[in-house]
Amino acid sequence: MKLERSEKLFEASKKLMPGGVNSPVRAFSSVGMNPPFMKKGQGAFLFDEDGNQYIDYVASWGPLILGHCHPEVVKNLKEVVETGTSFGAPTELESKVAQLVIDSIPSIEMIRMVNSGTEATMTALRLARGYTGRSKIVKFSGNYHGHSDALLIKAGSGALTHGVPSSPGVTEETAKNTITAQFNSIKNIEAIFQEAGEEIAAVIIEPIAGNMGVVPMTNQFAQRLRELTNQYGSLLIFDEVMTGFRVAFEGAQSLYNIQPDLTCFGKIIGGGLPVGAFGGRKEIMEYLSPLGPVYQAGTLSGNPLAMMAGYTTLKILKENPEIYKALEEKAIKLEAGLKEKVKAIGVGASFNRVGSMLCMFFTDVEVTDFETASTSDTEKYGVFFREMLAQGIYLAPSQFEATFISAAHTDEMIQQTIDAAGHALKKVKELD
Ligand code: KE4
Repeated sequence: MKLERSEKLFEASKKLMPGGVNSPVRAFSSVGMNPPFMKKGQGAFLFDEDGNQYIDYVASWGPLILGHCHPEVVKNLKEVVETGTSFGAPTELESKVAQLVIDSIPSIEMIRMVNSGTEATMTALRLARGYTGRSKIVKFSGNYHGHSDALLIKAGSGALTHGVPSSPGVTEETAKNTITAQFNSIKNIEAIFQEAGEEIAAVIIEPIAGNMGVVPMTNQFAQRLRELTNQYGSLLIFDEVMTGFRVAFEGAQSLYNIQPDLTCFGKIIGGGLPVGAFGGRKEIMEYLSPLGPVYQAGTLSGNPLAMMAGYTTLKILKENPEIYKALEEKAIKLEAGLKEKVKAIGVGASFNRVGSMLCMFFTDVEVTDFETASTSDTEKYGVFFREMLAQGIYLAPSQFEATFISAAHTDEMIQQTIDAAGHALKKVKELD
């Protein structure tokens, strides 16, 4: 596989942008090679600058559930761009997107559009603190909610509730108010609420984590979380930036039959353009400026292009619910095929899948939290990734991400992927 032009472009970009990229994971540092530079996406395919074609399972990290350049999305974007790209003034289109989300998700009575998942989670936390008058928040090991200071925190050594910054530039003072809990541990979250429940403004969680590989909450843990937050008057925030409109049209909350107080969105609701959003109960959302005292703003929030891409995508998903059945069937086929290859070749791997997001972990243990996810052999993942790329299969360049199936993937592509995995896993086996 030739990557000459990409190599040249990467040499140049590294002189212009830190690591040559605008988001760290794109630098491919955890898979031991330099990244191909992409030129075009079409349906389930990506095409790089050297003319290589790939079946794409990253889907821009989730947004492109309909595949690249869906004809209706492109057509509607072309039309709306002729009327202007941004006014900084209200438009009907924003209300149409808001109405569609509110009609679709019972826990959402009001919503605010922003420009990224980071903005959505950052603001949801500020709103929760403003609404409750409390300072502490709880997040979970292995969850990623974007890069705002209060969420770049990891568990402090030993102490139950004392967080420490996970990045320079985040202050100890900030870390003091973030408690990092153990994903899926009822015992741990009960102890945290026992100790600090009256101070906790909110708990934020990825209901189906997609940033330590794919790891769903257990039903018992989900129910206990809702009970504890109700009992102590803390808000429950579901970060559905990845799972919203992905694992089901009504999101992960519909699978757990839980109504969070606030939900964060991103990715799919922008249809490939920059959109984030957060929404929830009216009495909470009305604390937000200009109605209420909690400030938040955004120059390009709700801009016509992003709203049109998102609205077109959501409308197609809403009007064609069979898409989700097809996505699940293809994901089941891929998972089954990979499991067969793993067993036949004798490589240790475990799988988690919810709907059309799945992860193959190179570990022999069942992955239920950050600790078990961390037993994965990332060197093996690197070999697997490079061997798959060489065969035209574009997976996430990290063991701790999700594999996404789109409506554009065909059964033939899934079979091609399984066959390629057979060859790649033989190379992985050589590491044993
Ligand atoms: P953005 O600010 O990147 O739009 O969203 C942050 C975010 C929030 N919540 C969840 C559950 C997320 O998965 C993300 C972003 N996801 C990563 C991929 N795992 C984006 C890829 C990247 O960082 O380049």
